[in-house]
Amino acid sequence: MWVALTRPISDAFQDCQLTHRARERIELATARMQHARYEDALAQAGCRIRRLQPLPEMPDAVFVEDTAVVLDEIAIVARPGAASRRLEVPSVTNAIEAYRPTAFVNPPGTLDGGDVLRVGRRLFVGLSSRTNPVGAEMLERIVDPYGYEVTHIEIVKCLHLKSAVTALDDRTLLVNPALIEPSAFGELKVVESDPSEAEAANVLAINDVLICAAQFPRTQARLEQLGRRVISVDLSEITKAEGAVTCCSILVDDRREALSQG
Ligand code: CIR
Repeated sequence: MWVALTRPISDAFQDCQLTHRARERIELATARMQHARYEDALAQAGCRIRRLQPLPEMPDAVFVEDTAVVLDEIAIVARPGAASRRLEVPSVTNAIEAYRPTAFVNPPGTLDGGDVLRVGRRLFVGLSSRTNPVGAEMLERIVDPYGYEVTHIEIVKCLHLKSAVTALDDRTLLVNPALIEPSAFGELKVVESDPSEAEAANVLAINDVLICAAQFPRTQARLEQLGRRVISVDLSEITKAEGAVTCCSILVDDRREALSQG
C-alpha cells in the first residue's frame, strides 16, 4: 500500500520562495481546494493519505517533497537549500521514521527532494540553486551500499531537476527539452512535454496512473495517446508558488501493511 504524506497549505503561502517566477496574488481558499482535489487524486490512484501537522508560519510547508527522499531501503532527510524551509524538516523526519531507517544530509550540504529523481535503481540528482555538490555527494554515499547508480546533472534553467523531468515508469521519462538535455538520461526512453507548456514535465506516476496538472492539456493529450491513464488536477494557484504535482507529497511504499495482511 502506498502512503502519501501531505501537508495542508500554510496561512503564509503568499510569502513562498520564488526563483523563476514573478510573484502573483495567490487565492488561498482556491489553493486549499485544489490541494484537497490533489489528495483526492492520490487516493483515487490507490494511496492512503497521511497528513502532516500544519505549519501555519512556514510558507512553503505544503511542498513536502523537498524535505525527504524515500527509497525502499532507507529515507534520506534532506537539508533544503532555502534556509527559510529548514524548519519544515523535523516533523517530516518524525513521520518517516515510522517507515524507514533514516540518514541525513548535513551542513554544509544542501539538498532538496525536488532534485532527486528515482528511475528504477538509478538516481538522477540535480545540482541546482538548492542542491549543492556536497549535498549530492552525501546522498550518493548514503545510497551507495544499496547499489543505486547516481548521476549528477547541472540545473540552471528551472528550480529543480523534477521541474524539467519526471519518470513515467522505470524505463520512460517525461522531459522538457527546453530545460534539460534529454541525452543526459542515456538509454532511457524519453517522451517530450509539449513545447508550448513550459512547466508540464512534472507529473506524478503512481500505480498505473499519472497525476498531471490540468493547465497543461497538450502534454496530457500526448500521454493519453501513449495509452497512459491520466488524472488531471487543477493546480493553478499552487503553480503560482512554483510548485507542481510531485512537490506536494512524499510517497512511501508501506510494506508493514502488506506484511501484516499476510
Ligand atoms: C520553493 O521555492 O521552495 C517553493 N516555493 C516551491 C517548491 C517546489 N518544490 C518542488 O518542486 N519540489
